[in-house]
Amino acid sequence: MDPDLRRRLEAVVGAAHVLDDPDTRASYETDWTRRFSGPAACVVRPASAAEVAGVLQICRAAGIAVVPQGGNTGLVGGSVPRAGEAVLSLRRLDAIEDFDEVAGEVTVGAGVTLERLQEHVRAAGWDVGVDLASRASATIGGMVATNAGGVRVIRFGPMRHQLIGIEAVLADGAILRRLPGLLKDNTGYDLPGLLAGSEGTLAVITRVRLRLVPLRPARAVALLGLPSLDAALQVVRAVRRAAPGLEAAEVFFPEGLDLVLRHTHLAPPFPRPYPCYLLLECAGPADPAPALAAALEPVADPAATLLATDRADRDRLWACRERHTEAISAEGIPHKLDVTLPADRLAAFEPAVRARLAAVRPAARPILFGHAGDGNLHVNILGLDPDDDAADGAVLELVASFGGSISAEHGIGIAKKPWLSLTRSPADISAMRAIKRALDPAGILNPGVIFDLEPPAPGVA
Ligand code: 2HG
Ligand code: ZN
Repeated sequence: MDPDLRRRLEAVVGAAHVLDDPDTRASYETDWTRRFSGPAACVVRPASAAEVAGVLQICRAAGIAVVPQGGNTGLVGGSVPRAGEAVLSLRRLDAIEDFDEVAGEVTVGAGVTLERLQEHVRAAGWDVGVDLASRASATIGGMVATNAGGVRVIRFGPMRHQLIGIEAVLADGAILRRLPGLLKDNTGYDLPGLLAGSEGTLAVITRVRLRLVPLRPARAVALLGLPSLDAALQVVRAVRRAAPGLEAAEVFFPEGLDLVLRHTHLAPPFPRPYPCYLLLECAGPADPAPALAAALEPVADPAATLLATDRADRDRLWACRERHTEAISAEGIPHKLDVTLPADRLAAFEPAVRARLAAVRPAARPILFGHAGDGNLHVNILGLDPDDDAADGAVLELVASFGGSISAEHGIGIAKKPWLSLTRSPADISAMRAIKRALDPAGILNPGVIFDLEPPAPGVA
């Protein structure tokens, strides 16, 4: 690393927070899937928006691009370096401030993990509207930057819907601060909404103001074994109308459950396997189990239905679904395609994607699971070379032909960049490029993520 650059960065963040020895850099250079990695010039760890601004100004002047990174739980290669960028780790921005326990709002540093925020607000009877399996490491800043969804989107929406204010540093070091905590505030463009889901390409998010939801401690979880995804979706439809407080409707298949059981110490939930599994969770101020059981009664086979209300029993059922990601990773380096289908096409998509994969790459081992309530299926594929993206393209083209989206909640990153035009029109993409150019003309913020600043030359894919 250039000694002069190091000296200038150290003057802003302190010598202990500019890291360039290869061993320390390593954990920042490879993403959670292990499919995406690249060398970083260094890792810089600022502790405030002012320090982020200082770092960006130095990097911009030195012509060094910056990759913002939170808990590094991203799954699309969007938060790891690609070609000698500086990794800007936001984990030291870890303050929880201004918790308004009456309004249910809190200001949170970008580096606070979801789990820490959950513990903090739950102690006062509030909860975070978004929940996801990587809660112990995923940071709030990264979750906003990727507009994370998770398991409760059907009830509370994704991260963008929780956002009522933001502090972010623009590429030139200017600090955008909109943290008044006003629920109604129509004064020009919705910049917080724009930055949510911008994957670190427009600004570095340093703090956010979030709306909270009332804690619903009474919970009931049902796990159902079913003959098909279509049958599972019919149950979801029935329960949605009949059971109050439905928060999650998650689906998985025997190939995924087998992996989970093999890589964990969990016991099989049922004495025999089923072609499809559906996990439902209802939550409310009072025990939702009787209403959930009544809603399931006309549509579910009692012999293939487990109902849990105790925390430990609920967690055991949830583990069958939540531990898919780690079990798949223990088996190999997966290709991950996080897609959404229109509700009425989801059931037909499942056999179609399996058939397409078998045709394109016979060695592919698909493991499907996801959020049935919002049409979001995680198509994980084992058995492929990490660089072989023929199967990725085939699946995403199929998704587009079904009227779906190539990214439901993980973002585009670099993993899905070649296929952005499948579900975004030329007008859409040029509007996004115009915004990127206006906010980051030198292209120093997460370059190459979502799209390249310059469109490809004619004839180049
Ligand atoms: C989940 O729903 C996450 O568990 C991860 O979005 C999905 O590992 C995946 O593909
Ligand atoms: Zn998910």
